[in-house]
Amino acid sequence: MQASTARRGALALLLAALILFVLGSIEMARAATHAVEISDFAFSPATLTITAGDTVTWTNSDPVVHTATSTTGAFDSGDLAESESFSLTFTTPGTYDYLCTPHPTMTGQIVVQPATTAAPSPAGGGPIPDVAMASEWPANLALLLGLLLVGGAGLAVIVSRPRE
Ligand SMILES: [Cu+2]
Repeated sequence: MQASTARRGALALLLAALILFVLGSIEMARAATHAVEISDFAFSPATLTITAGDTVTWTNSDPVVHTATSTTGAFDSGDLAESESFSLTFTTPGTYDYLCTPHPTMTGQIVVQPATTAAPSPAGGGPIPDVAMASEWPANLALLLGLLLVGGAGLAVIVSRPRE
C-alpha cells in the first residue's frame, strides 16, 4: 500500500508538470516579441502589425540618439543611445503612430490587432506577423512534442514497475 501511494504521488507530480508545461507553451506561442531596428535615421519595419499582448523592442543601431515616441502620448522610449533598446507590451488593439523626437521626420506605426480574432490577413497586407508566427510555431510544437514523449516514457516506467 505504501509503495502504491508513492507511485500515485509521482504520477500526480508528473501530470502537474506536464500540464504546467503545456499551459506555458501555449502562452509563449500566443505572446510574441517583435523587433524594430532604428538604423540610418529610419524605423525598420516602419509599420509593424502585431497581436494584442505582443511585445515590441526598438533597438538603436545608429551612433546618434533616437527615441520612439508616441504621437498621442501613449508611450515614450526616452533617449536611446547607440545599441540601447526599449521594450513595450501592447495590450490594447489600435494603431499607434510614433516618431523620433530629435528627428520628427522619422516616423513609424504599430498596428495592434485583437488577440481573440485568429488573425485574418491584415488590411495593411503586412506579411511580417505571418512570418513571425511561422517561425515560432514549429519550435514550440517540437519542444512540446519532445516533452510529451519524455513524460509519456516516464509514466510508462512508473506504471510498469512490478508491484511488490
Ligand atoms: Cu532620431
